[in-house]
Amino acid sequence: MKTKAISSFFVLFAIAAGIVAMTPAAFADHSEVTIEPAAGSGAPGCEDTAEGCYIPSTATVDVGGVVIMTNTDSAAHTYTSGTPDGGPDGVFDTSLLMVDGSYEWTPTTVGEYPYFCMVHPWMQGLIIVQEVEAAEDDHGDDHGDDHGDDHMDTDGHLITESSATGMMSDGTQVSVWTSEPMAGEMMEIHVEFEDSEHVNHDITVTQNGETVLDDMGAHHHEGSGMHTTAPLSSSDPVDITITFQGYGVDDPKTGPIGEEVVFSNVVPEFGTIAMMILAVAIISIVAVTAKSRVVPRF
Ligand SMILES: [Cu+2]
Repeated sequence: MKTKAISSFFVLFAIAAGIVAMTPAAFADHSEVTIEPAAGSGAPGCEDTAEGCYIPSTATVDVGGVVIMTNTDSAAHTYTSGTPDGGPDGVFDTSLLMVDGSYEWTPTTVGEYPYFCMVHPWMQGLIIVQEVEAAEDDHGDDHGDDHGDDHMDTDGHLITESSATGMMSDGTQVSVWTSEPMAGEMMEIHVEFEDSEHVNHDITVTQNGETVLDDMGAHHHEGSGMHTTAPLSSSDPVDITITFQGYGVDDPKTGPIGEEVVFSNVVPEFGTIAMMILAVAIISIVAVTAKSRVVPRF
C-alpha cells in the first residue's frame, strides 16, 4: 500500500515534470523518448502489426539523453538489450518491469541498440542513439536544465522491492521477489517457478556468510511460495540459493533435480539487479553445458 502510494506520487510528479520539460523544446527534440509495450503484447501477435510490440518500435535519442522504458501493459515485461538469439548483451536491462513500472537509461555512446523482452521474446525493439543535432545546439541550456530535473526524479525514486529471474536447464524460469534487507527485521522472499505445479526445492539465504534461512524440502503446489528469514543482523545484501528437488508429490520426482539457481548480492537497487541477472544467466549456461551441480559463487 505504501509502495503504491509512493509510486503513484512519482508517476504524477513524472507527468508534471514531463509537461514542463516538453514546453521549451518545440521541434525535433530527441533529448528524451518514452517507450511503452503494445497492449496485450504478453501474447504473440504484436510482432505482425505496423506499430510492433514496443511503441515506438524504433526510438531515436541523443547521446546523453534519456530513454524512459515504461510498462503500461497488464503483464510484466523486460527491456533487455541484445537479441533473443544472442541473449542479453549487458548494455541495459530493466529486469522484470511490473505493471506501471518504469526505468530510465541514459546512453553514452552513439549506435544502434536492439532489445527484447526476456519473458516474451517475440517482443523486439530498436533504440538509435545519435549525436545531438546541430540545429538543436542553441537549446543546449534548456536541455541541461531538463536533464537536471530528470536526475532529481531518479534520485528521489524509492525502490522497496527487487526481483530477479533465472532459468533451469529445462527452460523453467525461477523468479524471486524480496523485501529490503533491514537490520533487526525479517526479510520476505517470494519464489516462483513459472508455469509449474508441485515444485520441491531447498532454499538457503546467507548474509555476510551467516545463514539466515535454511529451508529444506519446501513444496509449492502452485509453483510459488513465500519464505521468511530470521531477523537480520544488518542491512547488507543477501545471497539466495535455490536448489531444485524435482516435480511431483511421490517418488521418483522428475526434472533437473539438484540444479542450483543462485541470486547473489540481493539488494533492491536497479544496477545490482541487472548484474545479478547477468550472473544468473551465466550460471544457467554453466548448468546447461556442464550438467553439473557445481555453481560458481560470486
Ligand atoms: Cu514481455
